[in-house]
Amino acid sequence: MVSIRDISKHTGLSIGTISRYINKSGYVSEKSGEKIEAAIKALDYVPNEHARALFSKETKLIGVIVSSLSNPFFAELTMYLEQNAKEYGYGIILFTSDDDEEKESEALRSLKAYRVSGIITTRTQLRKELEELNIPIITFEDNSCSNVISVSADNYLGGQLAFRHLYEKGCKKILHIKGPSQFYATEMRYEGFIHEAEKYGVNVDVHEFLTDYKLDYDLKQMIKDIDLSSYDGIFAFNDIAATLVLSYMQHIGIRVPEDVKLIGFDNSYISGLVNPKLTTIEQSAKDIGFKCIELLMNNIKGEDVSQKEHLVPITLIEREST
Ligand code: XLF
Repeated sequence: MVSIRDISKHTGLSIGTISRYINKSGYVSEKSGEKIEAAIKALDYVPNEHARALFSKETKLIGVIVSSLSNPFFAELTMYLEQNAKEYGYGIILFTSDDDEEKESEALRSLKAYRVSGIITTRTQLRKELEELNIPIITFEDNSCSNVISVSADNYLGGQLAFRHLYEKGCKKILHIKGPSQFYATEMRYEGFIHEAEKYGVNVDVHEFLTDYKLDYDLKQMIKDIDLSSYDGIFAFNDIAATLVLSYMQHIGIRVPEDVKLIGFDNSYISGLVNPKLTTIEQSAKDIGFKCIELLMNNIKGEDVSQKEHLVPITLIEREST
């Protein structure tokens, strides 16, 4: 493979001059530039993007840290982040955190070593570290870092819509399966749901799941002690939790929607694959992926992103489970 060294031999110019020319990182005379161009053509030189990045200090790489790829919402989001980054000529380096501080911290260290141009994190546990990083960052689902731009779905409104929907369908004995209390987004869903129930004078029971979906975790253990048959409406904090509740109810002979109406959150693809198809609050992975990359790119380019908190609209998708 032809290298900068070969171009140097061919032209008689120093490696430094050639690197300055290729990376546009300093002065090179017109005459030398022409010589280098001719050598590039003659030797059919293709720049090594990584080496080029090391010289130019611009890697064209974005670091992405997602909570888990076993949750279809985050898998979809990752797909859209990658697609949108590509539109701007950037690639992504992906890490998963499993919502674990130590894993997230290792991922951040590696991303710094890769000298990425910017980072997108989801459900971060490392607020202080992010605030201190001198690099453009977008947090998805955390608005508590000062000076860091955040993107979230309108989770509070989502909770309100979920309650109103169950209420309009005639539910009176309602359960909310909420997400772990350290997740900002699911706390907002919970608050929206509960406040709306209070407005309508309806008492809601709440049961907290201690984790999001993990392939090696027995979520059924977390649900088997609840008497699901005593409810007529359930709002689960995401589609994964909702489909788990659905399959468990079917297993013990509770009919959905005849006995219990069920609503999830995300509108990830699994919500349309289960039977009955799940009613859910959509947070569009496509729109969120687009927004995160757009804001990060503006930030990388040094444009003013004075609005720090960005809410992406949500929509009720009514299907068979209600
Ligand atoms: O963090 C929340 C909980 O789960 C996230 O938006 C999700 O809804 C994804 O499934």
